[in-house]
Amino acid sequence: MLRCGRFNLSLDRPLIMGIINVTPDSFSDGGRFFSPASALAHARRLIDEGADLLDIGGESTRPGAAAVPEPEELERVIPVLDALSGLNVPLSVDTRKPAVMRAALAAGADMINDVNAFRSADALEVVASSEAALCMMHMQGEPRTMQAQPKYSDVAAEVTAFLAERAAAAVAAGISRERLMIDPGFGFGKTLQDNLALLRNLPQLAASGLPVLAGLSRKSMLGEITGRGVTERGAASLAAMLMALEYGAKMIRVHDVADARDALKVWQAIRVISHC
Ligand code: HH2
Repeated sequence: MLRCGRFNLSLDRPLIMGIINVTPDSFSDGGRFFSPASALAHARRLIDEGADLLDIGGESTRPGAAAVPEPEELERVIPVLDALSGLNVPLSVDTRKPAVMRAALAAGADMINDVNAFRSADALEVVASSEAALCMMHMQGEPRTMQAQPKYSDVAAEVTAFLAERAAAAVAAGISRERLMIDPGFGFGKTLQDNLALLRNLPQLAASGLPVLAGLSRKSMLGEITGRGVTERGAASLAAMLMALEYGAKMIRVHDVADARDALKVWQAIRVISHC
């Protein structure tokens, strides 16, 4: 079970997190949902398609992305959150900024998803006083430069140790473990070989006892393997997603919810997990 703001989410079956990028420059859908109206329409569509929760982001973290000033990020995210908060769907906000976290929580966010694992000063304190869930992701470096020269001696061990340390920091800040998710951060300061090693070692991460979120949808590692451009990685995304589920992921972060839902149903039927 994950305690997630207004919701207690059962993890008996894996959950689908649908991505809403309110950005002009996200790596696969930048500009498509930049206006609040198009973001809302997209959110409704993802809910109809079977998203269990939505992740709203106002800053691209693609390699090389420029940072977004705080007022701008607030302007992108908060109106969308306001408009969606009446729906009975858990809402996550994807941000690295404590001020955006604070405003998002005040506007009703149920989860904060931080690719920086709440390492900014005050980030843990801001979230501690809420009931929201936290997704803590591993990233080596920062988006502008992270793909320049990723370096690990044992990527799986280092990512596992980092996330254990961040979980301990959250607990020390007064946040219960039932509110925590961890994410190895596919593509965030990692080579293709690092990403594949992390995926193969996902069972080791899942063994930590905290639910694992896997974000593989349309990522460049899939382009490197298949030679496909970003809009043609649907099949590759599903293949990677199914391996992540098989290796213990409890939540998957995807752009294409309808396809992910079908793939998950088939996986569940084979695994004989009920409540499709
Ligand atoms: N990936 C992206 C953004 N946020 N959060 C988590 N927890 N895990 C991920 O793998 C992850 C994430 C990148 O994908 P996207 O949001 O589509 O792109 P962009 O950062 O360019 O907006």
